[in-house]
Amino acid sequence: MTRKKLIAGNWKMNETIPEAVVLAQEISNLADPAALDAVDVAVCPPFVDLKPVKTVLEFDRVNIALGAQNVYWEPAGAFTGEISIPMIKEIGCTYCIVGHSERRNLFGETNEGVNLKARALIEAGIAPIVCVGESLSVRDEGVYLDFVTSQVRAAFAGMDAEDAVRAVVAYEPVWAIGTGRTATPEQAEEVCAAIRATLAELFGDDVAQQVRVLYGGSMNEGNAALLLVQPDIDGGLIGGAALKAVSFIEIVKAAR
Ligand code: 3PY
Repeated sequence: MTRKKLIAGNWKMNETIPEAVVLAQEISNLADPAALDAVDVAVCPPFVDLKPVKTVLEFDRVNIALGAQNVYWEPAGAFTGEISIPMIKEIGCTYCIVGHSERRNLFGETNEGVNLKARALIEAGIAPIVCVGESLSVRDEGVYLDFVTSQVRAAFAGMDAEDAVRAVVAYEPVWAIGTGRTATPEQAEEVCAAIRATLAELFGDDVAQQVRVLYGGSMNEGNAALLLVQPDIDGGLIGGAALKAVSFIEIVKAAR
């Protein structure tokens, strides 16, 4: 089965509102409508930038979706500092990243929390981009496939096939995040294929063949093409290169 590729930019904690508007405008200006038909493209700015970025994309009628970088699973209430799913839905988010390794490692996000967020997002009609990936020590110990597939099992726990098919998984080896070091296409493909095999085991081959598995971790315009031709890599979650409109759009072109 051919899966439409997805290129999603994770802007992390970058860009004030005026800066975000400029970046969104630059991406919109450079985007070729034919490429945007062939590839799903999303930008995931910080919460405060979501609305202004949405306004730019809507004004330009450009086919680029919006995603948040995190969310809380309860719909409302006394959760100081959190943002709810109805809030990001009202702004127009199609996607929401969950379980990025920076959230797991710096903010104590657990497999259980990732699961609650992913399930609540699916119920609300927003596709979670569930991030999984091993540290360098886990890779060096040689147990990275077990580690990553157990993160996948935990994230998808309690879902049925109908839920699972609406999720996206991003394999982001922690040793390749913000380090400039990228997994080789073979390393990335090995883990993405294992993720798909786990989804097949949990939900059947039909579901596994529909779920998009992205690679993330220092993907850029120089290495994207070789990663994106791998059979089990269905796109990219882009960090630093998503902050440069030219680089981001080159990656989108490489995904066609
Ligand atoms: C990176 O490329 O550094 C990322 O973390 C993408 O999410």
